[in-house]
Amino acid sequence: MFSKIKKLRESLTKTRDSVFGKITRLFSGRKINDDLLDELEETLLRSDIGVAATERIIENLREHSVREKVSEGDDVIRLLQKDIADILGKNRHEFTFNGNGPQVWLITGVNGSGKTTTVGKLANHFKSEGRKVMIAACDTFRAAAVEQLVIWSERSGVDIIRAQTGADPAAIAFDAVTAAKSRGVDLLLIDTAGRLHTKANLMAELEKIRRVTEKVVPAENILAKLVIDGTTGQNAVSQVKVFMDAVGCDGLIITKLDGTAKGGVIVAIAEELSVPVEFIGLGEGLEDIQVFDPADYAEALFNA
Ligand SMILES: Nc1nc2c(ncn2[C@@H]2O[C@H](COP(=O)(O)OP(=O)(O)OP(=O)(O)O)[C@@H](O)[C@H]2O)c(=O)[nH]1
Ligand SMILES: [Mg+2]
Repeated sequence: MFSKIKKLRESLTKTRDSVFGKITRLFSGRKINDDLLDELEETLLRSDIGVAATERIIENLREHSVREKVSEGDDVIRLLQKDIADILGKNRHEFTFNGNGPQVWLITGVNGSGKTTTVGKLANHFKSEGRKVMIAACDTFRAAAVEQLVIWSERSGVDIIRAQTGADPAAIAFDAVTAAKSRGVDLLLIDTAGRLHTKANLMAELEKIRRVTEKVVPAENILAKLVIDGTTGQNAVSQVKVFMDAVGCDGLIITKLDGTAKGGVIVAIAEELSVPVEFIGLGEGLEDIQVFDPADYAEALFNA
């Protein structure tokens, strides 16, 4: 547990240094007043947490500071941290395997967001929890995509269903889900293409993959997980909306939060959308993924 929090704090260093650490310094040793709240509002607006979350936070702070007679800067930081944790946790839901055949996760997202890497990391994560995991290489658009996923299947030690480049992704998905069912797999992770000739093609293909898998397992077992590159900042919110409308989205995985100053974007996503962040990517290695924990994340935004 300790190393998980340490890793998270290390990963969020740039985000902390550029935004949340500044806030801590802003408040340190000062009394709360309107000028200070204005300064805070400005700082938050310049971060990636978005206008809606900023307004909510400032309003909450004004209210709390009066009601709870909080006037010292350090106490305000604690309130702020709790507000952020509450926003981050508001869409949370518990994930469980329903035991009714394999769960199928369509791993979607724009090109380069980290889908293939995430499939590898998730395979390792669930395998280490004792689950039987299988992965399917349904990105047949990009030449090296299948080979890349084969390497991840070797690293994580899970079975892979693959076909040649150019094969029909939905046909591979059908084979994979059929195999997953007959082999008693708990979780089938389907890696999909991030780019096709047109966006409409891409969405149609994802829909087709979903339709064929529904022939093998109950519809409620098929979940679409969207991978978002955390370094895109505020654009992430509109990207999620596009995917939600087109193919649905049951959960988010935000990648590349290591080494970016834009880690505040998760607050914007949580405030403005109703879909939960489930995992975060903190590097390129097999172990560099964590179940998203709102309280730990809020803590790590402020504390090194
Ligand atoms: N630092 C860091 N890099 C990451 C993370 N996740 C993925 N990457 C890197 O991002 C790049 C793209 O990752 P891929 O997994 O190939 O992305 P993709 O979405 O499958 O890309 P396409 O298949 O081309 O659409 C690779 O260089 C990964 O190593 C992360 O959490 N942190
Ligand atoms: Mg890929």
